[in-house]
Amino acid sequence: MAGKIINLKLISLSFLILLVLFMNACKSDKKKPEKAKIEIVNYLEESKESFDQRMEWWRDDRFGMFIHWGVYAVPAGIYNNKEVKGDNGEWIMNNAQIPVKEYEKFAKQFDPVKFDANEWAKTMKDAGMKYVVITSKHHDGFGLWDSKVSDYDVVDFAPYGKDILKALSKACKEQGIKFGLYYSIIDWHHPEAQSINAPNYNDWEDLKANPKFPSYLENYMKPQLKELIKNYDPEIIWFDGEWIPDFTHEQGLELYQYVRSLKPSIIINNRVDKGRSGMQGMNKGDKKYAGDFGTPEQEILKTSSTLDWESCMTMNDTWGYKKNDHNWKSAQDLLHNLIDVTAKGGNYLLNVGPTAEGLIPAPSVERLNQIGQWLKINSKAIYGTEKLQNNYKQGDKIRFTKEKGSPIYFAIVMEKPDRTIILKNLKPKKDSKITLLGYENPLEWSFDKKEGLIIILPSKVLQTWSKDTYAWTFKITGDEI
Ligand code: FHN
Repeated sequence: MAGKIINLKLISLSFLILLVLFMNACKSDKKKPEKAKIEIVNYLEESKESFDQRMEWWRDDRFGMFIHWGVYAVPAGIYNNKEVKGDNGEWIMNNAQIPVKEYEKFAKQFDPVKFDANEWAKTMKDAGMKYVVITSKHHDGFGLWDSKVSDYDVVDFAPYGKDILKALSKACKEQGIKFGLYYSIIDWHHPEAQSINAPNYNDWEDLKANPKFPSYLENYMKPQLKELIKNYDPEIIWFDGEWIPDFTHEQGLELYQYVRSLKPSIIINNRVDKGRSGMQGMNKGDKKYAGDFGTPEQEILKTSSTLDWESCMTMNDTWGYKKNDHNWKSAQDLLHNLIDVTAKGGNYLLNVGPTAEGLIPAPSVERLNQIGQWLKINSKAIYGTEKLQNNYKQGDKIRFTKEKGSPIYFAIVMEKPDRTIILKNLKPKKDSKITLLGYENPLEWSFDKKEGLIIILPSKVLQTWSKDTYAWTFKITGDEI
């Protein structure tokens, strides 16, 4: 009997406790606002501090791979057995005025069975490239991923049937290469974006725009971008094709906000808006445009800039694969470009155009390997550097860079030097060691107010300069004069 009473007491006590807990929960529920507040961030008004933080890795990394790959690799510059005019293989749909249904036949043949994402990522890494930007969709509208917004992609439309961006983003992440996506605003395949003069797709004369473009922007482009960002988590969105009259400055501002709102830390080029000033690629000065960096195309800025910029460039004359383009720049010229761009405070995005089978052309791989060999010894003069305050160069063949936030300077000499090198703008610290990267022993030097810094090279070092020596880097701790 006594046990029963104790049990009853226990039950009523537990009930009381539960009641009190429930009432408290109700009270604290009442305290909560009806709806959670949504913070609207204006990404166009970012502070300098936050911008610098977001851009930090990109500024340090300096060197990336651009990949133009898609259906155009199938015709590879040839249509109806004729070489199509124009440098750019990826423009064949426009340049040969190929109707959509005809062009789709090439998509039906896109089967890159030799594509090996790990091999590509390794090629980037061996070249010393730190990031990649691949065409998720070029002007022809064909997607390299499994889009749910459209069937015109490599999974649903082409015999290959596998998601290329999925494989490549994974391989790049595994190798520590940052992953970026190119996305064309122009779309020659989409009826709401296509020029009304198709198959003359780039004919926008008299501003004959496609009146349905806003619908394509809202219902196709934005959902595709959302998919790309959610599924592949890119660090960069690299827009292109912003010149068409349908696309407005206001849409550009809004598009920038949209992409940043999907991933606030993402970096977006200036082709998200209408600011680009021709191929020179930096923004016009007439108003404030959206975009985080300028995009000189096939050019390098004439002088250094405090603005962020990236020069994109082909190794031959085409972006997308063309089987008869053999006009390759030398590895030496490409490397000198990287050095020049770095000294001027920019980044270098060097393009490859893989074949329809999925191979990066051998001449590209060769050149990339040669650049990579040089970077293995000289990387400190490129990554994590900043441009000098005063002179980024001395004459045509010497460029300077500086380790970020430190008194370590690099003089990169791009031709065989004489026994002495005289540098006019650097004063070494007393007793400091001056070295040649890749050569252990410190070099002899002297400093003279009138002459400058004189570095003396032992003849046994000079003799090691061969036809494959593209540049020497001298490391100097000191100050700029
Ligand atoms: O028309 C494109 C071209 O095909 C290529 O993609 C380059 C790369 O910057 N951009 C365009 C022209 O500005």
